[in-house]
Amino acid sequence: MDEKSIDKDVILKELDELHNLDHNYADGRILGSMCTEAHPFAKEIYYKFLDTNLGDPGLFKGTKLIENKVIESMGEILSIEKPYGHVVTGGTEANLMAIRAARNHARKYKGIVDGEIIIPESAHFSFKKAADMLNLKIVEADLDDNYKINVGSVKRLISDKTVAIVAIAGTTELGLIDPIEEISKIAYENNIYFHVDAAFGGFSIPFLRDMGYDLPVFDFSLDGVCSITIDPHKMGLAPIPAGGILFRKEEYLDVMAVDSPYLTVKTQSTIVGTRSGAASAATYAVMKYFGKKGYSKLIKELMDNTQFLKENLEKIGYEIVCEPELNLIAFNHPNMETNEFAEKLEGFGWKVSVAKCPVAIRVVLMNHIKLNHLKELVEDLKEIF
Ligand code: 0PR
Repeated sequence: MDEKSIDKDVILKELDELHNLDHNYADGRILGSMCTEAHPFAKEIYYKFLDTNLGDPGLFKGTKLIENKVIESMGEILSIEKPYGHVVTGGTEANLMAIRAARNHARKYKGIVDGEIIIPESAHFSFKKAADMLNLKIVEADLDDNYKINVGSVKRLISDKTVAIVAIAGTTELGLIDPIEEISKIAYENNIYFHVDAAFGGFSIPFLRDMGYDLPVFDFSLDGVCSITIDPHKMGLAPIPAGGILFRKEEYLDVMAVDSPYLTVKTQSTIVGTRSGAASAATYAVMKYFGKKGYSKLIKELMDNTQFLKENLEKIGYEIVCEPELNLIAFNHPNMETNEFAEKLEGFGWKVSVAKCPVAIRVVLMNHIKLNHLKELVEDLKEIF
């Protein structure tokens, strides 16, 4: 650290230089990100609420009400009238809270000590972190031929140590929706906690279903679903860090509560103590500003872009891994190794992401990738072919 104060202009110049090393969403070249540029109005509101601390909600009563309203609004799109939950930093923290709730609940009501969680092979790596921190064993369910969780495999893996089953609504690598209705039934019948990770799909599937897209039901309308992760900082156009964790019952928060004696509230269930209310306020603002109509229009455009890319990939001769269900498409060159193909695309200036299961180039068609970028991509793909 410097001894004396440095001139603001000097600091700004240095920071700008470093910031210039970052890639810009606006270039439309970032193909593998589930995050995108936040809406300008959301950014404005974020800044306004920077000093608020939801870790001590008695001091920030208004901001706490905003967080509650955001949870309620997300509950509405996930078919629950009175959800319990929090705005957190993202999908990782939301999943960690869900698994912590499941573990504590099973410990309290079933006496399970060395618990296990059943997750699909396609689950995001955040569940590995959760299992590690919570001292749980991961039991991986197989995927079926369509890369979705194999229901039979889940059934077989249930044991008297199972504290939670997890399924995904919008997988990280392929954007697929697991057969959540079937898993929900199994979880309900076996009295096992069921968590749905809709970090990616939470802000799109409900609107797509309303518009008549043939997508499976994945939300609290299914009796077995105990909690859902839904991330405003992915498809919700809220600034990073904004995640959401919603629970069906208050008791799932209660089993995580620890005493916080000197605060304005007497217990705390979140993992983070001091936590900014900026994400709550920004999410509230962008959800109000867009409304269902705005989000529907956005996802419709992104689905149209997905369709455009898919048709062109097929026309050129690329192999699509599976029929896209959301705004994500994975594909391969018919006779070039994926890493070599990825390098070629990088050579054309595209920031690509390679899926592992199955190995493929994955493109997440977020809001920063416009039709003109896709047309450029198609031209480059023709040249590589
Ligand atoms: N659940 C699912 C289904 C996810 O896809 C992700 C992240 C998470 C949970 C964890 O969310 P947070 O990263 O908010 O904690 N999915 C992306 C991924 O890991 C996140 C991402 C975003 C990666 C932008 C790269 C990137 O440039 O692939």
